[in-house]
Amino acid sequence: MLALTITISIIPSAYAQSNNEISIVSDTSTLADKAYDPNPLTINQDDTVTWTNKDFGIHTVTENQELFGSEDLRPDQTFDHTFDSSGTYYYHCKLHPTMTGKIFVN
Ligand SMILES: [Cu+2]
Repeated sequence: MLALTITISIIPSAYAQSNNEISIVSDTSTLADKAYDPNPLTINQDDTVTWTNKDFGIHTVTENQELFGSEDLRPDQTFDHTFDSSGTYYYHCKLHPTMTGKIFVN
């Protein structure tokens, strides 16, 4: 008998957690839907997103229904959120409401 062992290494993407980075870009308060980069961002359920304020001013990450949200983020400060439910999430900056972003969670 020939014993044949096949090892298949599959990491199902649905279960692979990854970290996702979004920057609040410089001069962002006039950039509307370009203020958060990348935007929109597509992630998987249970992924964590980290926002970093790379502007010179203070901004927030505030989900439109306040399901989650940051404190005021000073330059270089970060905010993390883990998305444990699928769906589409809309967020904005409390200080500059024209700054908007969108996350698709698969
Ligand atoms: Cu802002």
